[in-house]
Amino acid sequence: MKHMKRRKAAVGTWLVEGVLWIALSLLILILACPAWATDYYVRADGTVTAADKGNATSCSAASTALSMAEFNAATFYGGDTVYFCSSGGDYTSVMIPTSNGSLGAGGEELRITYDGDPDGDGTYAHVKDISVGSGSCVVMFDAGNYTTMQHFEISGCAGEGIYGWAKTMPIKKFKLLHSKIHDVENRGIALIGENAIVETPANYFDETEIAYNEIYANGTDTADNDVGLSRYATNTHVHHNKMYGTATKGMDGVLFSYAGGGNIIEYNEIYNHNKDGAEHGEDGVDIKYTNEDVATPTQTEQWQHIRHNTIYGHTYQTGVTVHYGSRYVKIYNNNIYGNAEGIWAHRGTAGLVTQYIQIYTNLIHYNTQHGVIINDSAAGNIEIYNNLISYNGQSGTPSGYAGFCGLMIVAGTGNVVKNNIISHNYNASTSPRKQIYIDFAGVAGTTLDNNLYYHSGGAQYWYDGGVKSLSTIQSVYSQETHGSESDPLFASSTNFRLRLGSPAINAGVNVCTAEGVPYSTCTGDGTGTWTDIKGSVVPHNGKISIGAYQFTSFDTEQGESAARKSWRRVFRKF
Ligand SMILES: [Ca+2]
Ligand SMILES: [Ca+2]
Repeated sequence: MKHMKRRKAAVGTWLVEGVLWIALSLLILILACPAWATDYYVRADGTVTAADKGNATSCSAASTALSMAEFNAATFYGGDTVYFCSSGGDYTSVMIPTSNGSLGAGGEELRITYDGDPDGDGTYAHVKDISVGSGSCVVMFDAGNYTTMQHFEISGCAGEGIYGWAKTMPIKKFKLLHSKIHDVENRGIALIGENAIVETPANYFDETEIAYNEIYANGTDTADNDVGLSRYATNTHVHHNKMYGTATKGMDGVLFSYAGGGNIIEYNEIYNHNKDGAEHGEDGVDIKYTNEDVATPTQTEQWQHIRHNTIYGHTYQTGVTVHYGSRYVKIYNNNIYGNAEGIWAHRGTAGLVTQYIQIYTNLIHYNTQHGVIINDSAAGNIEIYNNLISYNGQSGTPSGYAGFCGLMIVAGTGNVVKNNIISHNYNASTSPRKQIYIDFAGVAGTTLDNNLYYHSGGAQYWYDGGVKSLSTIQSVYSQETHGSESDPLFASSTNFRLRLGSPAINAGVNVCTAEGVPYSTCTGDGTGTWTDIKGSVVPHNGKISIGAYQFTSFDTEQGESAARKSWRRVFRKF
């Protein structure tokens, strides 16, 4: 018996130790690996509660899915995917994701994914018609680190489509992908940091990615937009989206307002933000109150990059506007056409100045007022290199200050304009055929050189109070010393590639003036390479063309006669 007892006691101890060991192991596992990647399901009519979220296992019935309210009450962890089903109907209550993903021990992202198309049929979970609270359809308040929203449709919200507010904690690496946001009252998606304007921001959206979305017909007043990079949004990457307005809806495409640095807007199609015509017509990209004076701790650089976008049809305002004391903006390799103004840099505000803007290798054409305009107390340091500024200024009053033209500079100091083709602006053959309008502060504040001008009726130059000839600008003002006037020989009036024999070919000067200026690949004075509007490397065989199109051997063939092409092909065989 004693032996038995001892044995029982031993077994008992073993059991207790075993249970403890198992419990401890589980605890270690749970602590070390909170990311049991689990799938959960939400339906508009779901009946599973947050406490029982493990029962939210499919789209097949209301009883196997959370409702939106229970989703809002539940916590998820990195690795989880929450599927939003369409089978329970549309979602007419606000979505408030409160969870955060995390970083793993090895620094890997453990993301939470909210996916609105679990069956992959292209019909997305539709969150719509919200008018309670802020009226926003999706509210991300102090949450959303390492989360992804994809395949949602969001519309009819009385506030924002997605209202993001990093008020008391930073929100890092939120992604919005492959979704549609449209017909909301205010902003399509707003990224806001802090509680107010502060000197040293610590809380803001950092490294947000907004990509492959269609965001359109949003906004009802001038603060509204499709994508709003508000207080201190930093290192945001907005790419491959379509953002557009309709005849009755649509304010700005992308609006910067007190944004942080390092934001990149690229490969987007941004067009027709023309709400109610002249009354509210707005801009493609509008940069306000955005400068280096308030830097975020995480910003990769102070510059904003607006590049590789197609921006058109803002018939009442501007393709890209930089104003209200915004600084450090690079605008390059964009196709900007059919707006009222192509690019507009203007006013400062309350101690902040509009300054340090680089505009290069853009196609700026068929904008009805100015191709590029710098006025209204812009402080300057605006560098304009290798753009094509053609066929602008074709409507409105063609006289005096209001006379439209290719390039107007009437403000600022330290502006430099080189290697541009400025041609065919004000397309009528009658006067004034002003290609440039440089006056007032712009005369002393602007260096002009090595630009190529042309108009079929004879180019005109408004310079220092009146129309001057190019030779007068050269001899009296010592400007445009290497400038010239000659037909640039475009392939056509809509295809601005250079034809063989164009005076722009190999006539450019190197504008890499310092490391990273203006091209990130400039490694020092006159060194480095960059790409033209079509992606060709510049310099090409050591040569630089004027304008946005580098002339290459491909273009040589384009410009050749059929006979010469066939000869070249014959010789290639040897
Ligand atoms: Ca679906
Ligand atoms: Ca605007």
